[in-house]
Amino acid sequence: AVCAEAYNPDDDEDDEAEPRVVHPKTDEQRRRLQDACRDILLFKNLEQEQFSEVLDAMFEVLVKPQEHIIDQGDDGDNFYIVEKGVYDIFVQKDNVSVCVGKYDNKGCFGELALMYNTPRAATIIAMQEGALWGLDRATFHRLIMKNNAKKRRMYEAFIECVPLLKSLELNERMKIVDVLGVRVFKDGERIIMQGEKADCFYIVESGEVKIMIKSKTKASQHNNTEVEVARCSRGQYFGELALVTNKPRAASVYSVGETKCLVIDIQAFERLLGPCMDIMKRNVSQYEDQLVALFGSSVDLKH
Ligand code: 1OR
Repeated sequence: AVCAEAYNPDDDEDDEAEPRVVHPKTDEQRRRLQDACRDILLFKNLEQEQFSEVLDAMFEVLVKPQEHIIDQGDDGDNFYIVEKGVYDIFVQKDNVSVCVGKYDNKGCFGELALMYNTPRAATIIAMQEGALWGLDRATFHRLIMKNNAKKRRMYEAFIECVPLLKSLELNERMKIVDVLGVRVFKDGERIIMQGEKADCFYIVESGEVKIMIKSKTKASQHNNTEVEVARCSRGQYFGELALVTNKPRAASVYSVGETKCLVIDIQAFERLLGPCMDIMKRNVSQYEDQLVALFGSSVDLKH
């Protein structure tokens, strides 16, 4: 059936025929919306004009505790960005609904059914009163999918040669490209802070980062100095440890010169990088060896 075909934005020639969706907003609403969109990876490399069309088309959705925003198995209508509130993610496993994660006052969801023309892959329930911004399916297709086609062309070759992702199938790697965002960091800028809650994973596209640890075990304790433990450059990754261990960031990471990183959020990381978990775990035991060599113990990682 035609409707089962994957959407190909390059086939789209009746662009002009699609009416542009505009939901008028007050200045105050627009400000809140812009704030909520700041860290949305899917919007990161939209052209200015496309981005303001997205903002125009978004509409505010106020939700009550226990409200189902999305039910697994339904057709996809909207994409959502979290402005406020906590939302639990449930997935059916052997007929039981299991909570597999949550959005805590940030993030976005509902892109999968729109991108791949599939039924909703999870149920999303508001845990408290909250506010979301919705984007309709037609606008999502017209703007985000077009941009994703461009992203695939730009990053296909690079993603192919990231060692960590070698064990994935081509289409699994392309799904990573679909959801990643690109961020540029200035010389010396802190990308990750030790002790913070983790929500992203990074792959270096260009430049270099240094990984610094504040030791809890050394004399450096009282002057709080950081010790460099590693560097990462093109094709290497960082920020996975806290996502794998479910603990706060074990180190800080700084840009050395200007650095460009591909960024993947924690939900996409868990959904798409499962097959790479063994490689990452193997590398974690190397970190522990390095820490023993540096500090005489690896207790830093275990906290
Ligand atoms: P959607 O359009 O399918 C449900 O509607 C949304 O939940 C989905 O898009 C994602 O945006 C979001 N697996 C699938 N979808 C997820 C997941 C997820 N997490 C969030 N969504 N997993 C959990 C990863 C933390 C994998 C579970 C096996």
